[in-house]
Amino acid sequence: MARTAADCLFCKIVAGEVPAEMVREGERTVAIRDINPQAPTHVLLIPRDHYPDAGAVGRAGLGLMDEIAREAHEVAVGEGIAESGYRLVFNTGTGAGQTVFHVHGHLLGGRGLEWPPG
Ligand code: DGP
Repeated sequence: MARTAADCLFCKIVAGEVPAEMVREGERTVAIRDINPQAPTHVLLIPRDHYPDAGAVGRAGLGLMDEIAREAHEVAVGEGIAESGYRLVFNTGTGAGQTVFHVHGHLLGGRGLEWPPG
């Protein structure tokens, strides 16, 4: 698996070539605020290395999904939403709404979150 992909927006954000509001930087992940927030807290957890989707990260078997979940929780603590609850979502595939094919977890919170989601 390539560490970066040509013309990938999130690879460019990770490299600092496209600006983003950085919330937290980990060894293998970054957390940025979503440009189009769907909740008071809407942060994207992005691995530095390029994987197209959650399945690809899982298949790599490097513990990166664990790290994303840990980093997401640390962001939730920092945002003050760990107690009230938050959602960590990976849209996977166009049919599920994925538009950027560099895997990212959406951390959403700060308001009531309905289930099932739309
Ligand atoms: P998804 O649809 O699951 O692939 O989510 C992509 C998210 O990325 C979407 O919520 C909007 C966000 N996004 C798209 N372009 C940018 C950008 O240039 N900067 C930031 N911070 N977020 C972006």
